[in-house]
Amino acid sequence: MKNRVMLIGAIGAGKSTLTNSLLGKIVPAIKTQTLIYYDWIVDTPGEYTENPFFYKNIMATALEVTHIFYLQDATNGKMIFPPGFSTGFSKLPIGVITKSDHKEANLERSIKMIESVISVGPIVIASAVNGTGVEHLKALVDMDDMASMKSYVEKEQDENLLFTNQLYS
Ligand SMILES: Nc1nc2c(ncn2[C@@H]2O[C@H](COP(=O)(O)OP(=O)(O)OP(=O)(O)O)[C@@H](O)[C@H]2O)c(=O)[nH]1
Ligand SMILES: [Mg+2]
Repeated sequence: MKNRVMLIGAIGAGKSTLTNSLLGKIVPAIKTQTLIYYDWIVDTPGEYTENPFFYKNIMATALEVTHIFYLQDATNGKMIFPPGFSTGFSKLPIGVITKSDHKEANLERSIKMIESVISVGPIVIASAVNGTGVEHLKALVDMDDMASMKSYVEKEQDENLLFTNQLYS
């Protein structure tokens, strides 16, 4: 895979656990202290998203990737991304709702939050525990433009895969 994705989101949102699922690793995630580069994934510490002091690190790392996953924990009602955050990056945005398997998951609330972050792009409802959405995420990172991602979402007809366009709604 020539494309590469950076994962950002709050502390404990599930970035490293999802990274392991995407890479087919079955080890439990441990707290991320620094940027971690894998073959086609860059995992970041949640502090980089939560603390504006670190935005410069996210900005610099974004230069090295083609896609950005914006993660929202479905069990967490707190939104830590500033609205429209993805418009600051000229990279293909993908919203990811994590922990959809959890009994306290609130998908409707999470979708609304992530829509305000990415404005335009696919949203994948995912779980690293039961594998929901993982194949969609891999497929999307393989695509080179928004139009391809949009037609993929339309073609798949999966309730765990949406396309949001807040600019024209
Ligand atoms: N139920 C459920 N729990 C999950 C899922 N993904 C992650 N978790 C749990 O959420 C906690 C945090 O997961 P991490 O992957 O370490 O989160 P992170 O975003 O990498 O956190 P930082 O590295 O601190 O930024 C762990 O206890 C995971 O087991 C999921 O899909 N479902
Ligand atoms: Mg981590």
